[in-house]
Amino acid sequence: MGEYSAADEPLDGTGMRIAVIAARFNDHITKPLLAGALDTLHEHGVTGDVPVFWVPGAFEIPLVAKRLASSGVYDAVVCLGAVIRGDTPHFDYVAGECASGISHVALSTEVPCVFGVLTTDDLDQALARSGGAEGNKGCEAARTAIEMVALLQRLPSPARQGD
Ligand code: INI
Repeated sequence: MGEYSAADEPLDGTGMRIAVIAARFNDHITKPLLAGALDTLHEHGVTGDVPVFWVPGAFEIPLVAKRLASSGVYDAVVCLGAVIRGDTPHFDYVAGECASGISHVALSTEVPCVFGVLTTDDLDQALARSGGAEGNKGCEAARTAIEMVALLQRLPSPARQGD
């Protein structure tokens, strides 16, 4: 295998076990993200129950992602939220901790945790990316999850400690 990209093959989520986390904060945005993610997972062959775990806000996503990713039950976790800058300094803390927390969970568990969290300057930008003119970030996150699971299935397993 000289070169491999899961994106060169049809996305096939058959048999994949994928969980979704969605933040209630700004749920007029996260509900369409969730609908897009679930539709996309089903369209690409992820069958049966896709569990959805709601959390209060984006800041809470990493802890739940860690529990799900380290359970051994899921091949990937799709994380959905909407952090809107508005005029609160809270934005940088919430968005930054959410992003770095999700990344940390993926790296430490080796389970793809997809960042489907909108971080926008205003509500219009969030609306545009949750099913409006700029598409739906939830669909994109679902596709990324399937692609990453397929890619990881092709990669060598990590060496055991001491080898
Ligand atoms: N949570 C969000 O998901 N989006 C936001 O825009 C947001 N803002 O702006 O404050 C937000 N705050 C709540 C935060 O995620 C936590 O739920 C809260 O701080 C309790 O830990």
